[in-house]
Amino acid sequence: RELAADLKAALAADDGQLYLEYQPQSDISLSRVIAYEALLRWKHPVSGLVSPELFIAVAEEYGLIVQVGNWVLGTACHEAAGWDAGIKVAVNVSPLQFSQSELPRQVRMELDRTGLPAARLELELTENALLADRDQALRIIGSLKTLGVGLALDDFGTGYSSLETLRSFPFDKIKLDRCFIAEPDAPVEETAIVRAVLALGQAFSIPVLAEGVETEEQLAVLQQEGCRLVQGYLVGRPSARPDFTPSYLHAG
Ligand code: G
Ligand code: G
Ligand code: NA
Ligand code: MN
Repeated sequence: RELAADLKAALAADDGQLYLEYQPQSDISLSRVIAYEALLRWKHPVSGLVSPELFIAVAEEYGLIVQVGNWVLGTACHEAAGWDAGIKVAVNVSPLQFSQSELPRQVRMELDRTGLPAARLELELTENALLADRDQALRIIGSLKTLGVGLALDDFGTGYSSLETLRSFPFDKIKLDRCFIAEPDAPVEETAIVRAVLALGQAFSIPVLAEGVETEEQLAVLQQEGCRLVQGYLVGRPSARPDFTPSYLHAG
């Protein structure tokens, strides 16, 4: 398809059509940004911004996802290497990229090339990445852990077998999908989901981050339930030029 050819050209040209925006993740108990999630953008020379859902699907279908993923990884490591040493960068890895690329080798190469310490890189995986070949997934995850990078389980709660995944894979963070972040007038069951996942995180000693926090009311509910890590429009929108100075957010 035409979009695939244009994406291939954009990768080859590396002329700024592809770029990363960064969205803050913050620790509300410390009132500070702890990490930024890299989100890929494509400004097509004719059509303008293309939705990432669309072009990532195209990249997967046309065999470009490893190249795209490696571009994101390299760019994110390079840019983050210049940030404050206390701030991590989170990079999304698509399921196909996870199974097709030699991810640990690629990660190691980019860390060496950019000088970013492994502990400042966190890879965000969805459960779908772990489904296809379980033994292969365990091997890849093991190698990544050995490198010292962090692993976040993205979109938690929307997959097939979230609980089994938590038990079997050594994740460092659970990202509770934004569809579970309740409005204050939502039925009590919704808060119960948040509460249950926080309890799970506690049982496994894995911190839980709430995604898609948009309102002060949602933040208050999360805070009341003991959730410390949040991401969403309330904390900050994805931005090509994140504000690193000051790294302090709201007063609360
Ligand atoms: O801002 P948002 O519209 O960026 O992202 C839409 C979707 O695209 C999300 O599911 C997000 O995880 C995904 N996405 C954004 N950037 C990347 C990336 O660099 N790699 C992969 N695999 N997915 C990404
Ligand atoms: O799949 P993943 O969780 O990586 O997707 C991140 C997506 O969520 C991006 O499209 C990002 O722009 C979007 N996003 C981030 N914060 C919010 C928010 O507060 N509300 C909504 N609706 N989307 C958000
Ligand atoms: Na993500
Ligand atoms: Mn997510």
